[in-house]
Amino acid sequence: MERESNLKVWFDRVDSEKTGSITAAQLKAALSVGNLDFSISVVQQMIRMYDFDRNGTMSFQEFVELNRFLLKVQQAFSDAERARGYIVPDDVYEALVKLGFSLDSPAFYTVCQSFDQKKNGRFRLDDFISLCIFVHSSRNMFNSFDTSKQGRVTLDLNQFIYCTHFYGVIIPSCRRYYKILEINQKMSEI
Ligand SMILES: [Ca+2]
Repeated sequence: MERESNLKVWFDRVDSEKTGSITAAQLKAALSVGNLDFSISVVQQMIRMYDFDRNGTMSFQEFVELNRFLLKVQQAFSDAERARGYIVPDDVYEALVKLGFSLDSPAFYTVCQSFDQKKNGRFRLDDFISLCIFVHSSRNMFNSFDTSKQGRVTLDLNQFIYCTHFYGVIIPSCRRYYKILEINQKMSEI
């Protein structure tokens, strides 16, 4: 309870215009004060994960849920980090398993490559959070299509475009697939 009241103080400070909700720009600025540097698209994705009323901003209750997710991710990072300030891909893999995400090698290395911002095999907390947000959001979207809970989905072209466009903003390889798809589509129209 005390933690929630501390959160409320923090939330109210970020909600500088006292609207009762915070925007992606406000959240991004507030996180950067704590040395967490995220692109605006990752912060937008963060908001989207818990934007229960779909209004594009974050109410306090939505923020409490996001914070719960971030604390879990942060804990998994701290357990693996061992005072280095970063984790390496093997640690990322173990931390993801702890968080309930078990990826096969091609998926894991593709995601690692996309979120290794400095391309040095070292993931800082903000890299790891961005990666977890992508994996978590992908699972949510997958589950929304996997209505029979078979662990497999069939997408038509429109659904595929929707998925790749939705995530193309935060994962460059998806954007490439989208471009390829667009080119193929144009070629088939000729
Ligand atoms: Ca909202």
